[in-house]
Parts: sequence; C-alpha cells; structure tokens
Amino acid sequence: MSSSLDLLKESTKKASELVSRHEFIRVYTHYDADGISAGAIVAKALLRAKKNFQISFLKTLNDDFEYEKGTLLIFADMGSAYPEKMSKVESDLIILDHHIPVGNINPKRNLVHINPHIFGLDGTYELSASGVAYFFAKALGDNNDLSSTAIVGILGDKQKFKGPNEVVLKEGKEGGYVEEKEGINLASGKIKKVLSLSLEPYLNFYKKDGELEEFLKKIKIDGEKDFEDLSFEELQRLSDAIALRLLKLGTYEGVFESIFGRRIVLKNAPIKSAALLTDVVNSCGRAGATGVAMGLLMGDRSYLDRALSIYEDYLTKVHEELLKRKNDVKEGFCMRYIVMEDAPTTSLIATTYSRYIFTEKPLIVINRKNDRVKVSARANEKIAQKLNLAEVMRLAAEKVGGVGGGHKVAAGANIPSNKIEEFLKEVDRICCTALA
Ligand SMILES: [Mn+2]
Repeated sequence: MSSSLDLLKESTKKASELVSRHEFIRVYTHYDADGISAGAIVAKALLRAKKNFQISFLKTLNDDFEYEKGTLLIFADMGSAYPEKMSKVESDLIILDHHIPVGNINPKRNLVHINPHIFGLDGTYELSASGVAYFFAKALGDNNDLSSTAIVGILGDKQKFKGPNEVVLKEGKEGGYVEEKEGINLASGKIKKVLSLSLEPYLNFYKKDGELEEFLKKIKIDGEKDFEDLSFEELQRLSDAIALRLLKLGTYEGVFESIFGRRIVLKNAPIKSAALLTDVVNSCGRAGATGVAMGLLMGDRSYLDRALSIYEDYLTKVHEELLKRKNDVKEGFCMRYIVMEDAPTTSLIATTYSRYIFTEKPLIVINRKNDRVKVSARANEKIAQKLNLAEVMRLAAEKVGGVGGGHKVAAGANIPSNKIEEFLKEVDRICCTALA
C-alpha cells in the first residue's frame, strides 16, 4: 500500500509546484460533507501559503463554472468523471477527486490529476476527496492539524479507516488533533434527541416517543441525560440494545463496524464529536448553507448556533420524508426503486433506506423537480462485488439521453423527465444481467 500512497504523494508535490506559480486560485468543490471538508482543507492550506483564492460549491459539473483564463483552477471531489469538461479548461488545473475516472483528460495547460484510483488505491472506501485534499495540503506546508477536517469527509462518504484513511487517522492522533475512544460513533447531545434524530445509524425512533421510552426503560437509561455523561456500563447496554434494534430493522451487516467500537473525537474542531460534526456539515450543505458549514470547518465558532439549528431542521425534514416514502418503494426484478416529486433530498433517502431498511437489492431513488430528474442509486459492498452502480448509472442514463456515474456503491444520474420508465427498465435489465 505504501508505494501507491507514495506515488499519490509525489503528485501532490507537483500540484504544490503548480500552486507556487500562481497568486490567485479559483477553487470549486462539491456541496456534500466530503466536498465541503475538502474545500475547507484546500482553503486553509492556501491561506497559510499566503495565496489569494475564491471558493465556490457546485452540485455537479453539469452546472456551469466561471474562471478567468490563466487562473489556476482546483476542483475537489469532482472532475475525474468529466473528461470533456476538464479538457476544455484553458487554465492550469488541479483535480483532487476520488470518483472513478472516466475516459481521458487532454489538458490545454498543465494538469495535475490526483485520484486514488489512478494510483491503485481504493477511492471508494479508503480515500475520499477530503483525504486527497489533506495530502495535497501537506505538500503545501505544515498542515497535519487538518487531518481532523479530513475525517469529516471520510465519515461523510461512509468510508473506512483502512489504507490511506488509516494514515490520516494515525497522523491526526499522533499530532494530538484526533482521539479515538471506545464506544458508539453516534452524535452527541441529549440521548433522547440523539436517538430519535440519528441518521447514522438510522434507528426508526422518529415520532415514536412511546417506543423510545420503552426502549430506554428496558435498559435503565435516563433519556434526559447527555450522551457524554453515560457510564461505561450504560454505554455498553445502550450499544447492545441499538445493535439488536438495527438487526430487527434489517440493517446491512457492513454498517455495524462503522458504528460500534470506536468514537472519534476531533480535539481541534468546533464540534468535538466527529459523527455530529459530519452530520451538521452535511445538513448545512444539503440545506444550501454551504457558507455556514465552511465557516464552521474553518474553525469559526460564531457559526455554531446557526449550523446546529439548520442541522435540526434538516434532520426533521429528512425523517418526515423517510416515514412518508417508505410505502412508495417498489419492487423491480433485480432492484428496488422509488419515484418522488419535489423531495428535499434524494441521496440521503437513498443512503438511509439502502443501509438500514431495503438492504439486499440495489435501490434507485428518483426525484422529479420541474423538468429535471435527479437519480441516486445505492448498493452495499456485497452487491458491489458483482455490480458496479457507477457503470449501471452511466449506461442506463446514456441510453435515455442523460448522464450518470459515481462510485461502485453510490452513484447518480440526471435524465430527461419523460424517460423515467425507460431508464428504470434499463437499470433493472443491467442489474439482472450482473447479479444473475
Ligand atoms: Mn466524495
């Protein structure tokens, strides 16, 4: 592994050389937790390197981006899957991504393309954009403290602490910025609230106050207590009870290792619980408050109250959706799907359902907003051994005149609104061929 990571690190040196030739840098990043934390890492590193920059958030590279010719452009958490767009850029270019690269980029000027997949590393589980940004930041200067920010992206993209991610965690611990404790990787705060609003894990307690009371009574835990104040024995009883509840719900077994065993504390972040900070950043991004999330990750505590209230509002909305849509999930032959109109989120619904409730087939979530149709597809690693969802999305979307791609286990597409049926049929057909 180390030699592959060494190659990646070597390319970060080339990227930092490219940075040194520019005074102003235009940064584009994705609006999810991984993208925002990658953006915060790049921003901090550029700030410390005394560079001027401007950062913007994009939902996809289908959106237009502006830049002045000749300005250095950095794309984080995107770019690798859009070779045509990248080939058109008339500027020096740095790509810090971990999505599966598609085709070839023919750069007009200098290009440094840093993506774990290129170096034989696992970009699906073992290095996210925030991690790539972290290694890039280290090439720019003494930025080991940003390891804690990188962890937000790792958790946000549901990755594992293996390979390069383990290196990020290790360096964070060695520097005293990150601490690992025994326990459950749940958000912090009042237990009742944490359990009813948690999405990772999704416990299905929202609006089930009676059931939650009963659950807590059985294990003799006071729901008014703060999570941090539980004794070791209480924490253990709670862990066991949560594991049991997840099993009954039908949770995919791969989820357990990310929830049980360790609790990550970010000692230099405005929210110490890594799980909570990740959820807060994610919510702010989804709610359109990328600036708040970014401010928080840059370490500005004045954003804390606003960020927390956006987080709670957003979680409430998502839980309402999760309750409401459960019965709309339909059975295909080799996948499940749901077609929604104007839902506030597709990806979180797709992620949560596919990890906790509808776990044993790929799940395709379709959201129609006006004439735009957004698709989120999810599968677990077990399914992904036979089926690459990024390919499924790309092929099925192309067939109906759309675009698709992403990761093996989490992919997406944009398709014309009159082609939903045809698209779903094609997805089902490809899934059946692969899973047969
Ligand atoms: Mn990502």
